[in-house]
Amino acid sequence: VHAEDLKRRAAAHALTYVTDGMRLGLGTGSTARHFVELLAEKVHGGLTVLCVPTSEQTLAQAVSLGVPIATLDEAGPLDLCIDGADEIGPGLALIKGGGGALLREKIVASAAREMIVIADASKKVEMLGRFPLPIEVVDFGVNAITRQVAEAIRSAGCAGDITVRRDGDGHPFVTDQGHLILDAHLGRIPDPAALAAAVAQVAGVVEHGLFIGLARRAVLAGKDGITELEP
Ligand code: DER
Repeated sequence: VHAEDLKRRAAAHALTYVTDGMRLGLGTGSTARHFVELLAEKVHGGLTVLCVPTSEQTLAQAVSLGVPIATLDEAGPLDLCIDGADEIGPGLALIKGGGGALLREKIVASAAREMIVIADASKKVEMLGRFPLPIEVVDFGVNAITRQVAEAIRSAGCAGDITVRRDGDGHPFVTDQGHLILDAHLGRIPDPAALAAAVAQVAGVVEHGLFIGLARRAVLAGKDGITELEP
């Protein structure tokens, strides 16, 4: 079964948690894109929802499909946030940010009563870290910030190269909020909470891609069907 089919199946299953009148956070990435497409079909069928996108990319998709949108301040507290993940580890700790939207994603997920992660089953791992950890930083003194981040990583018992994410034409990638992203290639993160705490303290770090204690449910689609995980 093709990965895109699995992503769409996970998205379709998550849609069963959406009820009329809900305020929703809409995630970013290829799996979330399937969710927004399927949600739009329900909206055209009469479903009433108000949605807060987690990126300009998702905003554009929602607008193009006629999904009602609002800013997070206009919407107020959200019922559900549905988003993808790069890795899903023990306790539903996540690595997110592969698509560069981790800051708005984490703000929106934190504003929702419940975050549901949708993914193909290959995202489930025994230990986080094979996927490089995205760290969003301001663009002032990036080399100095990177040195401090490396120190924080070591203090949390991890190690690995840190690269500045670049876009297609080799320029530093710039997020929707105008920041840069460092990717820490750690390989393994035995204690995600310790790493999150250490990295978050570095001056110039805006946010990191460890989502701990946010996801309340993961909907995974594998070749033999849907699996739901809870922390
Ligand atoms: O960048 C992100 O946080 C995305 O949600 C990412 O984690 C999942 O993207 P995918 O659904 O395209 O794999």
